[in-house]
Amino acid sequence: MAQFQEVIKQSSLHPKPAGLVLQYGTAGFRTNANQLDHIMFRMGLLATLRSKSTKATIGVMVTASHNPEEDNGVKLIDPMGEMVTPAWEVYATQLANAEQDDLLTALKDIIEKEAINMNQEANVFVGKDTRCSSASLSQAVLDGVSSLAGHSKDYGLVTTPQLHYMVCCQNTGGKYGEATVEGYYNKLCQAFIQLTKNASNCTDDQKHVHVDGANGIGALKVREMEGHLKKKLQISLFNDGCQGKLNHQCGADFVKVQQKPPTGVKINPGERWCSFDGDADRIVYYYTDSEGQFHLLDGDKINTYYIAFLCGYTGWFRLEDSSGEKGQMRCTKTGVKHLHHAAQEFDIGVYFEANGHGTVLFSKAAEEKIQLLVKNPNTDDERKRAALMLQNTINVINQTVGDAISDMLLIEAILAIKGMTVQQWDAIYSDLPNRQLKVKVSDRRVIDTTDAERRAVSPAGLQEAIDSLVKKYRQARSFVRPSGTEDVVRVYSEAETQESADALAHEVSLVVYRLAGGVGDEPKPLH
Ligand code: 16G
Ligand code: MG
Repeated sequence: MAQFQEVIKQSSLHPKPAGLVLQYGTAGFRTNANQLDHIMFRMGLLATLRSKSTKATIGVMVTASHNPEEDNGVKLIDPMGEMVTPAWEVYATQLANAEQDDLLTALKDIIEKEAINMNQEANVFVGKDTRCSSASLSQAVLDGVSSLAGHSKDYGLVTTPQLHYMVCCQNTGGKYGEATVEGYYNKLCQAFIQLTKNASNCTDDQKHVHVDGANGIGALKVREMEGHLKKKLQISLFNDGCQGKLNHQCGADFVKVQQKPPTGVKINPGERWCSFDGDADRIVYYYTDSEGQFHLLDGDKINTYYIAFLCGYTGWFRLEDSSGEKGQMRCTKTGVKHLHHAAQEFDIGVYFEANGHGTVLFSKAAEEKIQLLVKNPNTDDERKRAALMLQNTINVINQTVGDAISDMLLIEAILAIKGMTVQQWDAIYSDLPNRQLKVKVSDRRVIDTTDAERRAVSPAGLQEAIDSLVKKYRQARSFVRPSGTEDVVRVYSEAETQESADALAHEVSLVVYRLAGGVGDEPKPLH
């Protein structure tokens, strides 16, 4: 067919290495950048089909997030700014793995299954991170879009959450905001300034945050945003990409996993620091105390802090559920999309992964209720103040996905409003000592889990063995699950002391190694 001639022609310029098989993983395709050219072209094709199918703008973000500089990857963004729906993840894998001669068949298969009208217009927004490989890879996406006669808009260098935001703005006809980087800064910064307007008990020292930009796109964008904050927040930027290597010895993932500050920065006691990851959709906070001890405030700490803040204002709105309960906790499998969908079921859904990815979602009903209270002249002062606070919170937060920049602004605003130091925030609760390990096995799929990945159902005997190990220690828990991004099994343990947590993690790793087909040397004790 004539309409596919351009696909044939263009795809020969982006050929698939024969036999190469890649999976659309937890957060898209991700691997060494030199294996991705054909994937990018094909994701341009797929995004165009998705756009025709949904009659909406779709996003394609070229990034490998916290992975090393040599890697790259791609994430697809659905119309409301959320991650692409699971059925299309399957198509993504099929299209990516079709051999060169089978590409058209694979494409037509999707068109048929989804009954796509090929005369429908298509619009695709494309963004990229700062990796060297991102420029040519995002061009491959654009080639894919144009070869199916789709329209594209290239946003160039943006953070992943910024592109999610653009897609949502575009598809809500501007209701969510203006689909430009300027629009994004204006919306977030104005809301931040409003939120902190009356934070009178906040000293100049408290308005100062140190940001580790992971030598990535987040650093660039913080620089761009700074002016919009009108000096209401002072930002000292480190790892801004001028010298260091992306994600190397820095960034949110490094700080969280290593439980130490980025290499090469000097942290004075009392200073407040945060780290972004390579595409700025994760954030963690930290500080050192007067003894030089490092303290990490991860996604869990941010989550509880948000909830405590919001509960202070939502009491006015009777947003409790039908059972009369004020709050509910829900656990899901690992992966932002699972958390996001669970959070959508609430009036106000707050979610975070411990790694620092998270946000707050407000239902339409909740937003309307809040707006009514703000507008209604009969609302008493105290209620109006609470409603305004919530309205500005809605505007500062990026509801489409976890966003390091927007999360930083909300955290900084809450600290200012409460007149709290990072130490006081940290003191709200103490984490139990914990340890995360990984075990290499020949096929991680032999581990099957249930109950939001908290219990293993296979291989036989694994859960029983974990249960009996856990009983040996006080306040202990341990979970295992196959990784969604690496060929390993993840082991988590916690207990009353660090020694117990480490010992338990090691013992559980050994059980995994023995029952799930470990490869290489047996896991060694940590001490
Ligand atoms: C991806 C996910 C993240 C998850 C992580 C788990 C997105 C945007 N990111 O980075 O949510 O925590 O994978 O990886 O979905 P793991 O299974 O290898 O631990
Ligand atoms: Mg990321």
